[in-house]
Amino acid sequence: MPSSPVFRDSSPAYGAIRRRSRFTYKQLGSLASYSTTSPLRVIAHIDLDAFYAQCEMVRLGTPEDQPLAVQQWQGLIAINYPARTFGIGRHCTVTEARKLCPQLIAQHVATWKEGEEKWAYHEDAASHIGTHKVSLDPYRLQSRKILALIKDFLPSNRQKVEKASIDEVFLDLSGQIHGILLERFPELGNPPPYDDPSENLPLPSITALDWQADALVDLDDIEAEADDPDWDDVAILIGSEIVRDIRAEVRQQLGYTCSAGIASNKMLSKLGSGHKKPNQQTVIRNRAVQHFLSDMKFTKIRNLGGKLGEQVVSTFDTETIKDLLEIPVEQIKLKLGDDTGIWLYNTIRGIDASEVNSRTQIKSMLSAKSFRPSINNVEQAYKWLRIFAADIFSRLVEEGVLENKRRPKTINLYHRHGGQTRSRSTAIPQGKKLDEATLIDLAKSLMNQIASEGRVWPCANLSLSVGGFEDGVVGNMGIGAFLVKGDEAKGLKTQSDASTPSSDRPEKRRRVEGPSIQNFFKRDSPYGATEDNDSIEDADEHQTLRSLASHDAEDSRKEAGETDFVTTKSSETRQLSITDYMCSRCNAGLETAEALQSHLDWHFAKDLQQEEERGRPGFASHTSVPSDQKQKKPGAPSSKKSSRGSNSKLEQGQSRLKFG
Ligand code: DCP
Ligand code: CA
Repeated sequence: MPSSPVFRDSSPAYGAIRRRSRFTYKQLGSLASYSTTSPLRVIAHIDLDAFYAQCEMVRLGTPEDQPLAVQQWQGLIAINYPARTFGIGRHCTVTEARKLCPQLIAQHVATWKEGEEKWAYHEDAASHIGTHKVSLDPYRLQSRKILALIKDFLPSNRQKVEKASIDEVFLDLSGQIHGILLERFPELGNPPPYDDPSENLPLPSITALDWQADALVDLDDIEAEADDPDWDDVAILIGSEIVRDIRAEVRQQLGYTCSAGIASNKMLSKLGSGHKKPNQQTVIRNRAVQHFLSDMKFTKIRNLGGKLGEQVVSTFDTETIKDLLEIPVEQIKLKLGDDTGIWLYNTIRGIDASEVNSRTQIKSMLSAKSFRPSINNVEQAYKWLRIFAADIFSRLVEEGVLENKRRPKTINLYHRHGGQTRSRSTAIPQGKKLDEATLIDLAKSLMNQIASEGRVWPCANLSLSVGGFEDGVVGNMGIGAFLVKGDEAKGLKTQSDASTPSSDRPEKRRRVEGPSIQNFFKRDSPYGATEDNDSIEDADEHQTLRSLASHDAEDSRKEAGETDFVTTKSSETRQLSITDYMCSRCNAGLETAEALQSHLDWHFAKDLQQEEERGRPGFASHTSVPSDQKQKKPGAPSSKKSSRGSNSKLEQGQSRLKFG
C-alpha cells in the first residue's frame, strides 16, 4: 500500500512528436532490479484453462473436442470449453449437465476411501460421500509439474515466479527482459549523455512491433496508435514473446492450454488473462490501460469484488471506473480513509506496485471431513485420521520435509460433537525424521485425549492440521537438532483449546490493534495467498469455508475455500500491515507467529461451530459453546465484520456462494 499517491508519468502525451524516449537510463536500470515502481516493468499472469477438467482430459487421453466436466459428489467443479458450449456451468448438477449434453464425460474426482491408504479414482465415489474423502492430489501434482516447467523455461538467475493458486502464476519478467533489451538494442548499453542517468534514452530503433496472434487491447482515439513505439512497448512485446513460448512449451510437453495477460503490474496482467479465454494471451500496453479500464466495472478488479467494492458502489453511487475517475483523490480519501482512498485512486488508474513474491510459502496444511452420518467411536475416527495423516504427509513430502527443507512444528486436531468443538494440539518432535507413522500416532493421541473427556460421540467433523512451518537446513540438521530436548519436552505438554480458559494462557490471547485498511485488503487479496492453497478438500469443507467468507463468489474460491487455513507473510501483507502477521480470514494483525496460529485455531473452531448452527437452525442457539470460544477472539479487532457471534446471520453475498 503506497503511502502517497503514485501518478503515471506525466511527460509528453502520446501523439506528441518526440525525438527521445519518455524513459530515462535510470528507469531502464530499475528494470534490471525488478523495481516495483519501474515504468518499464513487465508482469505476466498465466491461468490454466478449465484446469481440473484439463487434468482429467490429459490423464484419460480424451479428444480435444470431447465435452468433459469434473464431478464432486453430485456437483461439477470444472467444465472444459467444449462442454461450456452446451451451457454447462458450475451451477449445474451432473443430471442437469447430462440433459444438456448427453455425450458429456463426467469424471468424479479421486477419493480416499475410508480405511484405505491411498487415494484412487473410484467409479462409485459419487454415491459414497459418507465413506469417501476427496483428494485433489492429482491436480496438485499437475500444478507442480506445470510450475516446474515454467521455472525451467526461465533463466535460472532471473526467476521471479509467484504461485497464486493451484492453476495461476504471476511472473515478473523485468530482469530477463532487461537482459534481452540490451542484447537486441546494443545502443542501450552506451553510457548516458553527460553520464547522467536522468537523461532520456534514445527512441527504439524499430517502428513496427510484431504482436503475432496476441490479443492487443485497443487504444482509444487520443492514445494514437500512430505514435511510435517506446521502450515500454518493446519491453512488453518481449514479455509477450516469452509468455507465448512458455505457453507453447506447457502445451507441447504436458498437453495443457492456458491463457495469459501481460501488462505492467499484477492487477492488470490478471485482468488480461481473463480477457480472452481459452488458449489466448492478452497484452495491455501502458498506452491502452485507461481505455481498457474505463469501460470496466470496478467490481471486476480483485479486491473490489467483495465488501470494499460494495462500499465504493454505495458511497459514490456508481459501478463504473469511468465515473470514479472523475472524483478527486481528496474526496475519495475523505470517504474511505487515506490508505484505502489512495489505493482505490491508483487502482482505477491501473497503478499497482505490488511485488511478485516468489517466497510465498505454506504456513499450515489441513485435512478434514464432515461426517454425514456422524461417526460414533474411536476406531472409526482412527480410520479417518490415518487418511488425514497420509494426505498431509504426502503434501509435506512435496514441501521438502524429507530433505529437512521445511517442517511443521505443531499438529492440531479439531473435533465437533453437537454444537461443541474441541481441539487439542501438540508439538511435533523435532529431533527425528518426520514420517507418516509419527503423524498418525500424534493424531491418535490427540484423539484419545479428546475421547477421554467423555460425551464426544457422535462426531460430525474431524480436522487435522499441521502448522508453524520452519525452514530447516538442507543436508544438515538445522538448529532444531540442538533444541530437541526443549521441543520434545514441549511436545509432552499438550494444550487444550477447548477446555482451558483463555486467562490461563496469556501468550495465546494477545490483543492487537483494531481494524484498519487491512480489513479490506487481506481478506480479498488475490496475491497474499499461498503455495498449497487447496488444502480444504471436501465439498462440505469447501462450502462451509467459502460461505463463511463474505465476498463474491469469484473471489471466494481462491481466498476462502482454498486458502482459508493457510496464511503467509507476503510482501503485500507487510505493505498493508500494522503488525507483522496477518490473518487471511479477518485481517487481524498479530504480533507473533504463535499468536497468529492461536488466532487461526479460534477461527477454525468458530467455523465448525457456525456450520453446525446453519445446518440445524433452532438447535444452534441451545448448544453449548466451550467457554473460551465465547470469549473474544484472540487478536480480534472490535469491528462488526470480524465479530460474527454464534447467532450472527450470514453476511451479504454469502448465500450466493455455492460450491460447484
Ligand atoms: N475450482 C473448484 N471450485 C470452484 C471453482 C474452481 O474446485 N468453485 C477448481 C476447479 C478449477 C480450478 O479450481 O478447474 C481453477 O479454477 P478457475 O476459476 O481458474 O476455473 P477453471 O480453471 O476451471 O476455468 P477457467 O478456464 O475459467 O480458468
Ligand atoms: Ca483457470
